[in-house]
Amino acid sequence: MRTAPPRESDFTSRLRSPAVASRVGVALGVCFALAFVTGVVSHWAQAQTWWIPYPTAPAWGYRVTQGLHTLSGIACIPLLLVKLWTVFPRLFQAMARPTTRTGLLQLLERASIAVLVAAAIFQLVTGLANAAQWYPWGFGFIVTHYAMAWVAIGALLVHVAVKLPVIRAALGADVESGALDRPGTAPRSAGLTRRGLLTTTWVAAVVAVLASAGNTVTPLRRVSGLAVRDGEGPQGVPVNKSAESAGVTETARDPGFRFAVVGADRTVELSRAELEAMPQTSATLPIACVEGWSASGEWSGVRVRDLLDLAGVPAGTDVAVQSLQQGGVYTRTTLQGSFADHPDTLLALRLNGEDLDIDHGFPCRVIAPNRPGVLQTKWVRSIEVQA
Ligand SMILES: Nc1nc2c(c(=O)[nH]1)N[C@H]1C(S)=C(S)[C@@H](COP(=O)(O)O)O[C@H]1N2
Ligand SMILES: [Mo]
Repeated sequence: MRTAPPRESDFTSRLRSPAVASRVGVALGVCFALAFVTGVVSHWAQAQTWWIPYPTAPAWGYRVTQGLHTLSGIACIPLLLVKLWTVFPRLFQAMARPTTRTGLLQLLERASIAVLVAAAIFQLVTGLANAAQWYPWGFGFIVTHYAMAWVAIGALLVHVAVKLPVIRAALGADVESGALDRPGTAPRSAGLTRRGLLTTTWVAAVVAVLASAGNTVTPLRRVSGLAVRDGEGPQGVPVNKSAESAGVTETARDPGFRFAVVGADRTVELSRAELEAMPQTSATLPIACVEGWSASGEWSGVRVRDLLDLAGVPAGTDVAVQSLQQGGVYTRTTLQGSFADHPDTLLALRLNGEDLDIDHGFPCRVIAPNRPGVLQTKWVRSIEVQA
């Protein structure tokens, strides 16, 4: 037996109305815009070639923007589900013939909505999976998530522009008013009201945020059952990649280890004892991972600027930081001149009053203010002037 697809008028719930869709849509738009802007900031922080250099201050800047990025993305999940549910009947809307002007416009609008919905779902799914360090796909996460962000925000702008008259009318009228309802919408009766649905939606979004915010807002750790990092880790700081999984347990513990500063015309090698004998500086700085978790620590070690001076590297020079770890994307990173020269940028030897744990980068690691976690290179072997 073949069943016919439903028609728009088969959906009679009063909750599936422009009154609800536009209100949830505003919240969704705000969260999406926040995720977009903070996502662009994250690319700026990680790209080492943008025209305007990424600033070194405030030290906690990336912790805040990346925390907002993941949390606004998480808030989008319940909001998007409710939004899609309220507009679902539109999928079965009768269409004019595509040969007429109205038909063509309708077709174009539907195509832009298809792009918007697909891009939005893609962003939320890939972002969530990345935060859980689960990569069930074959493409590069960073490039794809970034490219789709532009697709999503473009489609969102088109959608808002097209719907502006409906949005304005809906927001201007009482939420329970039937003025904008689809034909066939049931009259008011007992059961969940539109206000009730909206309240439930806001509560769901807030609960989702609270359940994850402990990743980065330390006092919320106890209530954040969904946080991927609970603050556990040696020396009170979570670990992203262990020495074992990076394959550095032997090289990092080798007593013959020498750290090297490679200048244009001279190289200086230092053992860990020699590094310890240099003037030590302390700085309280966060590790702020792109995955959204962050934790603050009290780091101490040698100023990178002092090390560069030993090899005659002039101020303002971009340098490369090389890890003992072989292969992998984050084993060689650039430290821009403004970061290398900052008085709080350290080759850290100690964390929270103890020698650096091997999982935090023993014998030495880079820590700099306002720098994404991925660039805070662990098990540093050398700092080099780039050829
Ligand atoms: N050599 C090396 N350094 C690295 C990484 C890595 O995989 N290899 N991971 C980075 C990432 S993604 C983060 S968030 C921080 C985490 O530092 P922690 O493990 O000390 O908290 O280390 C960074 N430094
Ligand atoms: Mo990270």
